[in-house]
Amino acid sequence: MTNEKSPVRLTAVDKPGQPLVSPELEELYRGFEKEMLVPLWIEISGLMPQHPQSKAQPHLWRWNDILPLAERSGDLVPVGRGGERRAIALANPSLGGRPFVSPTLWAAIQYLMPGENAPEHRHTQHAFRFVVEGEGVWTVVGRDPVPMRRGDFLPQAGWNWHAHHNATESPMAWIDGLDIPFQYETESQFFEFGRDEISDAERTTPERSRSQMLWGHPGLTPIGAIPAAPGTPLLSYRWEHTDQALSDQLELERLGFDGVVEPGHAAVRFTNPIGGGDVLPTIRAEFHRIRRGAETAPRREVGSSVYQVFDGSGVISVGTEKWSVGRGDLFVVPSWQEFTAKSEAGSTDSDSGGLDLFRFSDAPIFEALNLHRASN
Ligand code: GTQ
Ligand code: FE2
Repeated sequence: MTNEKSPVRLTAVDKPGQPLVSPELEELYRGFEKEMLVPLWIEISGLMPQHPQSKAQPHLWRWNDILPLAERSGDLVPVGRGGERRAIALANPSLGGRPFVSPTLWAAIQYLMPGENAPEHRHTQHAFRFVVEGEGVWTVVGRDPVPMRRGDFLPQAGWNWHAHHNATESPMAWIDGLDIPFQYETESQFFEFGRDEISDAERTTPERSRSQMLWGHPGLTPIGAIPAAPGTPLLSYRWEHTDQALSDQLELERLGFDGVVEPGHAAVRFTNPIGGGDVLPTIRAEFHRIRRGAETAPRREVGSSVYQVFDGSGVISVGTEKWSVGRGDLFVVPSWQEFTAKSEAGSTDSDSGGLDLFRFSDAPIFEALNLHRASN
């Protein structure tokens, strides 16, 4: 007999490490159920595994399959106050249909039609945009219009006001990364609506944001400027700089000098110009370039990552999964699952001749708490 009303359900089992099954033990368990108690000896292997056992699974979303759905949403779904954004989230198949790509991270494709405005709001969730193709949208962060173009990375720390504005004649898609699941699970979110319409001045389309003019010069910190929020004051990291940094690393390797992560593999992290730490308190972002024919060493890491293939093609393996990937494809690497990437000729040729991968992860959370580990 069980306690019908208790959500606690305990079953005595005849297994090593478990107490001998007896009517008295059953009675004890009914007592636990009634008093809302759960003994450690029943739950320990699930609660305290020897290493992370992610509830998420590796999964791949193909750009060619999801982009047409975003385009269709552009026809059918208006963007405005209430829904706020035409953003379509990647849902990890083993997270119960929730819009969570991993237990901590949100990844979405966002789509804005010509002339459209996504209204101003702010939230505690930390966010970024990354552009795999197209241009013409200005994201207005704290009233500073920031242009978005292919390869640009645009972080935006929590509680900044932001709106998006498509000033051109063509639609544009990009990806968003946020810590929505983390803040949902830890119950730490706040949200506020801003103005329904941004001003004409904010609809201007400057070549560079004010943030880039102030903070976007390598190694040069403006003496008069006081950054307001946590997270980087630099609101856009331009593709020309990222591209140059990666090609320079590979060029140095070719000349016989140090600098690459491992043979044939150049990588950079997007960092805060103040202090050099991660761009956002909960999200790390990186760019990787793997020379054609090279392969990364297998690696596992605490916390989850999402990658988008920016250019080129190759073969990715995550845990027991293996995929051939091309431009725009997105995949998730759950905590402590082994990851390798191999750069190979395929359906998409790249400007760099290799495999270019944009990556974001929740590593800053674990590093801050002394829980981060990585292994080869
Ligand atoms: O663009 O402000 O994908 O607030 C999810 C929540 C995008 C945004 C998302 C958001 C935004
Ligand atoms: Fe937002």
